[in-house]
Amino acid sequence: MNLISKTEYHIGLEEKYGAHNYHPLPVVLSRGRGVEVWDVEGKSYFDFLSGYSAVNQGHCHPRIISVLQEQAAKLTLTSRAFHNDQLGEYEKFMTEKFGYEKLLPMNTGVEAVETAIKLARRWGYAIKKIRENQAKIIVCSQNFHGRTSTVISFSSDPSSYENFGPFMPGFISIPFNDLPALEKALQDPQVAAFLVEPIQGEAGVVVPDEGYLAQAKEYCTAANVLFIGDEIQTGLGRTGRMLCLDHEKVRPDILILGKALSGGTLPVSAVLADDEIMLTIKPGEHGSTYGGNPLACRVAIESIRILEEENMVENAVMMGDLLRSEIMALKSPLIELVRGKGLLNAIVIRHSDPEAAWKICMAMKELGLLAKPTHGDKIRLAPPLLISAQQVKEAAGIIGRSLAAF
Ligand code: IF1
Repeated sequence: MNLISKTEYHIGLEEKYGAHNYHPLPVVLSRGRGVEVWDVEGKSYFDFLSGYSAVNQGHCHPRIISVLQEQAAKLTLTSRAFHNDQLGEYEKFMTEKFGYEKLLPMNTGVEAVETAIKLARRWGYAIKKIRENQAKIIVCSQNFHGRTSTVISFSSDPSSYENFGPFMPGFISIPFNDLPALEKALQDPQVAAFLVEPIQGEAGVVVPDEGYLAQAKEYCTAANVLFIGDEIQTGLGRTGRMLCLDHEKVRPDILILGKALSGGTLPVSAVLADDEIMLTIKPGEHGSTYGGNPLACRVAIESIRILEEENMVENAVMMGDLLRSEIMALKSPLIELVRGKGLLNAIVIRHSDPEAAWKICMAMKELGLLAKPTHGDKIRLAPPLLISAQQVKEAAGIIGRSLAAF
């Protein structure tokens, strides 16, 4: 029997028994702590993807694991058929923290996006008096808000929507970072909301012009249209503020959180809004089995507390500046540009080989850094927010050597 490595063994199992809905790097992870993860061969890596920004607090943060274990041994799920002693405390903590009157708890990010869409439509009919089933929501091209059938209905990425039709109507797509296009689209009296990522993550960390978000919010307010901020990826310290919208002092009418809300331990998402919007959904009209479970509530409170008590938001500003300057200092001809805010960054690779970004990621893997290309030529660089200057410098060295070797 030919001996295969542990890595090949685990990949083989996924190949044979698992759906092929991803194309992962050929590495099999078995342990994580802080910025580092270890594979089944015992090799360590800097994780520069952070679970797509769900592990902002670092892998297996001891404080999160400890409240997880404690609550898991007490009560994990009651369903919303009954109350539990964690949900109200969590709702109070979050609404005070983010400045809203109400919170609706969900699980995955896309469930929270779907919830926000339903709330905006309900508000459109109940408050703005849009004719029933005529409500429209403005979205931006190159968006990524999740993968349910409704949400891919307004995706502009064929790999997200092709051959998954028929699609949900009621969405108007405009270019991101284009105020005249937004102003024009807002003239339609049947528009209930504008749904936007403050920075487009999957599109390759596309940062809008300074002032775009603030002006967009003003236009929405003037048109009596709800501004929905999808902070699932950009929120919770990732861009150097608790919310990315804080950079422009924009308060979305509906705020969507997910990913790092649980520090990468279990799916926790949330929708925050004031009563006028939130109370348009009556008892029994929306929900989910796990939404608001006591385990998620405990973990979420601790995950938010850690970001603040361990100064991870401020660290994201400093380490983001350091990372971008270290990468610029490499002066690699392969780097077309570096862009991002805080620790949500991407490098755009300039090379004739369409596989260049992938090959560079494979080289970085060999040298102990994990990152993955997005949309071909961009490599997202988003480590956990507790990364140290020493680790940033070491990571930049790995990136430099990988580029040089290409
Ligand atoms: C994949 C990246 C993509 C998100 C924003 C909602 C959701 C996401 C802004 C949905 C999820 C994940 C999904 C994952 C890859 C990753 C991702 F940008 F973060 F890298 F795809 F764009 N809004 N993003 O980023 O949240 O339901 O997944 O909890 O689907 O491949 P979810």
